[in-house]
Amino acid sequence: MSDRIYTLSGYLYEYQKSVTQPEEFWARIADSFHWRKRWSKVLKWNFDEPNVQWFIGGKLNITENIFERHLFTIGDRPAIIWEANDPNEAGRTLTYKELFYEVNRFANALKSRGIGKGDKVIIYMPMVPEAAIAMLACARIGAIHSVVFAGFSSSALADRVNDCEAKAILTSDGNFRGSKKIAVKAVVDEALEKSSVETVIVYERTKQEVTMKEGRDFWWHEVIASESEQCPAEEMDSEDMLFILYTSGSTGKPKGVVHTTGGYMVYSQYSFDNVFQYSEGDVYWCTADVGWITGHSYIVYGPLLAGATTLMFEGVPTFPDAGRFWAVVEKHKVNVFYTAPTAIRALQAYGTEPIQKYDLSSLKVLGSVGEPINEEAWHWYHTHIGKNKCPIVDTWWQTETGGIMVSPIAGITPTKPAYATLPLPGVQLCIVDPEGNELTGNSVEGNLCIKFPWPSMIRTTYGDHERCKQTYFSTYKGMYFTGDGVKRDHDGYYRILGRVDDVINVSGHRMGTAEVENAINEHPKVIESAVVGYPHEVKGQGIYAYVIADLTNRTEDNLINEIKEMVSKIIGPIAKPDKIQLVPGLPKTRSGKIMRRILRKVAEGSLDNMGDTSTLLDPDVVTKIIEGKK
Ligand code: 7RM
Repeated sequence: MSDRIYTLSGYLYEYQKSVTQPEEFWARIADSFHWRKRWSKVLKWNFDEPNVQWFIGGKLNITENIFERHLFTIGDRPAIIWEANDPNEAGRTLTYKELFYEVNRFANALKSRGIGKGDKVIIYMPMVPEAAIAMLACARIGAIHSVVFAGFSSSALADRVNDCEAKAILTSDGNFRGSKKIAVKAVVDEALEKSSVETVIVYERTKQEVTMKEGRDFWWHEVIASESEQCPAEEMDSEDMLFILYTSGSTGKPKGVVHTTGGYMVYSQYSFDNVFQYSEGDVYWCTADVGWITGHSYIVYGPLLAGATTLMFEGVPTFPDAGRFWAVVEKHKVNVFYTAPTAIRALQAYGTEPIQKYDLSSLKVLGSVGEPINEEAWHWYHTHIGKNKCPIVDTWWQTETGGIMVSPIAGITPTKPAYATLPLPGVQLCIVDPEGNELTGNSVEGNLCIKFPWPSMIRTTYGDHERCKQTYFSTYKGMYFTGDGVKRDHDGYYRILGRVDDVINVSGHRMGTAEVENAINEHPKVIESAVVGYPHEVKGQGIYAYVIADLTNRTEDNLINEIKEMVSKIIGPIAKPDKIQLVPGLPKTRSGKIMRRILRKVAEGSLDNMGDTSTLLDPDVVTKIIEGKK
């Protein structure tokens, strides 16, 4: 709490200090945590390798900092409030003490199954408290978790299991999502035909029928039944891996972003405390899924380290109707509400009637994350949800940054619609032109880089350090490149403009265009494809696929549907193209590179001014693509 920023001048002071004396600054923050052994050096870094280490030599366990650090004072405070998918099903509340016991019990169960320090554990679960318990139990014993969003397909899951050589999978029988009951264990079974693990632990949620493989598969309630609620925390090094989280990039397969223990802990709590200005007794609700980084840092680790009450919601915004979010806010008297622009836009479409039924007066702070929030959605959120009295924190960050990087400090930093505003202390932004020259001063636009390390930054991409170096540290020498375009306005405020690489952002979910193309190309009738993003009213960006295909024995509609199903099966429903256009050819340069700029223009419907097409091998193909657009 002593690290809390209270005023704008306080922010400016802290920011200055974090830049001029970064080691002293972060040492002071880190000293409010419990270290079994204090670090000997705050920071060592080199962005060329890259090699970044924080709190070197420090020994700790992150769960001791959630539990033992403050059990005496906050043991009886609610840690997790769980709201079920169905409003008629009773929810659950776990106090810090209760959560602690559950984490220990499950940690012991993992140990009994031979899982320990350094082992990789995949968590493929619905939004139930056990998902958080699973993460914390891994952290307790030094196992490395990798949460995979339960909407991913069996082959996406198998890829991740194989890539990190997981020893176990923690899952559920099924998942309730709106009016649907979705099989989960069956997807795991399918994934395990293409990969293998020693142990699968299944949490019983839907009670649907599942097959259990003798000797490999166990029920959650059975494995914890005889376990003790005491489990000593494993002593971890500050730079020991805490988790791997797979995320899409501009090329090929998703990469496993690696976060380590000490730095991630310090930054996730520090950013949570300051950005949201959480105060004791507040109910905080982040609507993300634990399968994404937002769920890791701002449902589980940040809030729990801060001793906050974090609400976990199993359902969807529109079930049983479009007032569900607001019903939950009223029911639990939510004070801080953190969601994604895509959800705001989706609810905006239902008008204000679903809101009016509910008392939203408990709300104090609103947050936004995942993609640029357009001005219209910002104003709607501010007026109709915040009733013009709640500051909005538009938080820019990435899986790789581990925590919020650019954001207002709630109620302290003056906001501007669609602006993430200013960097948090410790975050040294840099805008560069395409050649890598820093653009100084205000009123500039370019690519967003970060020129100094921060504690929760990516350490490596699992199993492939070279890829980490190439993706983030090679485009611009000596800097971390975010992949985002940005503008710094006349006030020095930052506005994120979106990705400048081949990553698209669909409803706040990152998709690599190459990843979708690979899935499309699996269809036997597909010869070649090119995928781009296009502006989509609700999703932010939609997926537009141009496909060259052999139509023998197929009608157009047939083939298009088959391709959509293919992608859904290979990656998951979130990657299903919104539009597929069958084309006779793709606009390629003489060297064979697809000119995506042209495809993006056609997809967004701006058909005049295609720019220079003279370098194309066959400029006619552009005319044919435009003519074929429906
Ligand atoms: C937290 C998260 C990262 C990408 C990032 C941006 C985009 C995220 C904002 C945003 C504009 C924001 N991690 N992004 N937050 N763009 N304003 N407030 O989403 O790894 O899944 O995605 O998301 O393009 O590079 S992520």
